[in-house]
Amino acid sequence: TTLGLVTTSLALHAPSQVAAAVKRYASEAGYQVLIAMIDENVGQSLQGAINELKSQRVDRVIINAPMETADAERIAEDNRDIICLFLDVDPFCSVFNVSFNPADGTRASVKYLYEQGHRAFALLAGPQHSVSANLRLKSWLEMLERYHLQPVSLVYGNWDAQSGYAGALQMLREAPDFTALLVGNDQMALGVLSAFHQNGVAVPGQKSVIGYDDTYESAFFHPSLSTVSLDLDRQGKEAVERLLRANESDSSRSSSILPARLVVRHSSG
Ligand code: IPT
Repeated sequence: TTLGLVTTSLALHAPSQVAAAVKRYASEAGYQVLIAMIDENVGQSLQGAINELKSQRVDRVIINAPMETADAERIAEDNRDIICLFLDVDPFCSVFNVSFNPADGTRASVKYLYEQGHRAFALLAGPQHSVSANLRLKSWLEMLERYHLQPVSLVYGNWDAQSGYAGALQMLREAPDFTALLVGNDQMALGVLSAFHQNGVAVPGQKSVIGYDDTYESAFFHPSLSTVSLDLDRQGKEAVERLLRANESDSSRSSSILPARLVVRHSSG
């Protein structure tokens, strides 16, 4: 009657929304949720968190921390006494997972901007330790390549607004000629809009910006943010459903890949 959730910082948008959804759908199914929060940079702490949950008789655990395929496979292998479901892994890896397609929304963003006439793209990616951030970046680059383009600037942030602000200032200093900026998430895009505003850079007049996540606030940024929408409530719901349906046999563990969709608002043109 108790599910475990191991998650990275609940100060970040996606983990907090997913935790809320997991809690809600678990409770509808009559389950409690024990949450263990870990620092995503410390690989060691994940096994520690799982052990803690096990000691409280939890035998099904949702893991929402960025994990390379090999690490996720090892965690699943080392913990065969429980069922682990992963939320932040490469969707095509072999572990039990519910994750988002990293390619559909990213490709749609590049295509949309290209068709608006943009040729000078800058990329503000999420942190290099994040699988999802890397997959989004890879997909932007592949799509640009199809148009025979390379980014004029590539900077990494750490998902938060401060890093987006700093990243935008760095780009304005080092390679100011881009007209389109793809950002790894909306919290960083908020920082970007602030940095552009303070430097008199008009959005979308001088630079178009597209974020990623579609947070509840994104429609109220100024200008309202074009972004890629993730249905995090659905991710939490499917994770709970699939975890509760799973049993010891591997065949009962069916993974799923959820779509990500471009939402065009006023920050791009
Ligand atoms: C990912 C979000 O896009 C990003 O904004 C940040 O919250 C990150 O999670 C935290 O790990 S979405 C997730 C499904 C990888």
